[in-house]
Amino acid sequence: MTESAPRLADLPGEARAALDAQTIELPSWAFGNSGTRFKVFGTPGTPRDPFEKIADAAQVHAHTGIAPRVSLHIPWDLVDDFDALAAHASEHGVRIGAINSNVFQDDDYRLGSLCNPSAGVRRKAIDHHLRCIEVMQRTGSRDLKIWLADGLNYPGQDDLRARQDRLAEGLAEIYAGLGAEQRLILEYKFFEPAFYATDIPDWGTSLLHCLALGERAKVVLDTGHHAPGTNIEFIVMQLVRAGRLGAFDFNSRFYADDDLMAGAADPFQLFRIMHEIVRVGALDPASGINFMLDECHNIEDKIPGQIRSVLNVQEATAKALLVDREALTKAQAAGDVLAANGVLMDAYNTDVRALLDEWRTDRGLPADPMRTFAESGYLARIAADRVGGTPAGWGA
Ligand code: AOS
Ligand code: ZN
Ligand code: ZN
Repeated sequence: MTESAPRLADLPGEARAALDAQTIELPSWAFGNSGTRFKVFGTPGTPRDPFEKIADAAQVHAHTGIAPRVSLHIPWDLVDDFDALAAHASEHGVRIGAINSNVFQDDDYRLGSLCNPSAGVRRKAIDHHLRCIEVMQRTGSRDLKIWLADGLNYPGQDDLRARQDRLAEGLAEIYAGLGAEQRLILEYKFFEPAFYATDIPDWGTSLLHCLALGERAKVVLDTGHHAPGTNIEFIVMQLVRAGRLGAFDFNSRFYADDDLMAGAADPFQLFRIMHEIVRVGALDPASGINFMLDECHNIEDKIPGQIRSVLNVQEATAKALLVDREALTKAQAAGDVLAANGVLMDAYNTDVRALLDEWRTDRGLPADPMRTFAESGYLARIAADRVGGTPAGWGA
C-alpha cells in the first residue's frame, strides 16, 4: 500500500497529545570526548566542565523541543556548587535529570563495588551512592541510576550467591537513603567489563532486586545491553506490564555495547519498542518511564549526534502512533497473520518527517533541526571560545 505522507492534522487527537507529551533525557557524557580503547578523537570546542556540557545539551532542546533534561554522572560531573549548576541549567531552558553513580573507576573497585568481597570497599561504594543522593537533593533529581561493572572473569573467582546477597544488602541501604519522591533505577548488562559472570546481567536479576527493594525501585533497559537477537520489545512489554520499567537508555548496537545513535543500526527495533510503549499510553510522564539516551559520539560531532538521536526516537514514536490499532486488533482476533503484520508494517513504512517538521514549526521550532543547527555557527563559536582548560572526556 502506498499513500502520501500524513500531515499533522491526520494524527488522531490522542496520538497528537502523546507526541506532545514525549520528552527525552540527554546524557552529559555524550558531549565529552569519547572513544574506543584504541583512540579518542578530540573535537574542537568540547566542553571543559559540566556547565559547558549543559549549555551544549540545551542546544539539542532548543532545536528539537523534546529534550528538556540532562543526566549527570558523579564524579565525572562533580562541581562545588550544585545549586549554581541547577540554576545554570534552568537559565539555559533545561533541568537536571537522573544522577548516575560511578563506582567503576577507582582501583578499589577491581573486584567490584557493592558485590566486592571486602566490606570496606562495599562501604565506600554505598557511601558514594549516599553522596549521589545528596546531589539529587540539590539538583531536584528524581532518579538515582545505578549501573555496576561488578562481575567475575573466572569461574570460582568469587561466590556467585554471596555476591547477590551483598548486592541486596548494599542496595537496601541506598534505597533507604532516598527521599520519598525519589527512585532507584537499576540497569543490567549481559557482559562487559566482566566476561564470565556479571552480577546484574539481565532484566530478571534487576527486577528481583527491585521487587525486594520496594515500589520506587525500577529497571533501566539499555537497548545495547542484550545478546544479539534478543527480542527487546518483549522485555519492554513485560516490565511495563509489571509497572517496573523505570527508564530507557537508548542507543544502537551492531555487536555489543556500541553506544551509537539510537535508531541508527535498527530503526525497526526502535519502532517495535515504541509500539509497546504507545499501545499502553506509557509516553505519559505519569507512567514514570524516563526516556533517556546513553550514547557516545566518537567520530561524529556530538551536538548534532544528539539531535539526530532525539529525532530518530521521535520518528519511531510517531510511526508507532500511526499504527491502526483497531485494524490490528481485528486482524489479531481473526487470526489473520498477514493482515496483522501488514498493519504494523504500514505504520513503520510511513514517512513521518513532514508531519514532524510541521509539529516543530507549530511550536516555533526549526522545521529542520539538523540544518538549522549546522547553520547556526554554534560549533565554530564554541571552538573559538573554549580555549584553555582540559576538554571533558568520557570519564572526566
Ligand atoms: C554502561 O555500560 C552503562 O550503559 C551505563 O548506563 C553507564 O552509566 C553509561 O554508559 C555511562 O557510564
Ligand atoms: Zn546505559
Ligand atoms: Zn552501556
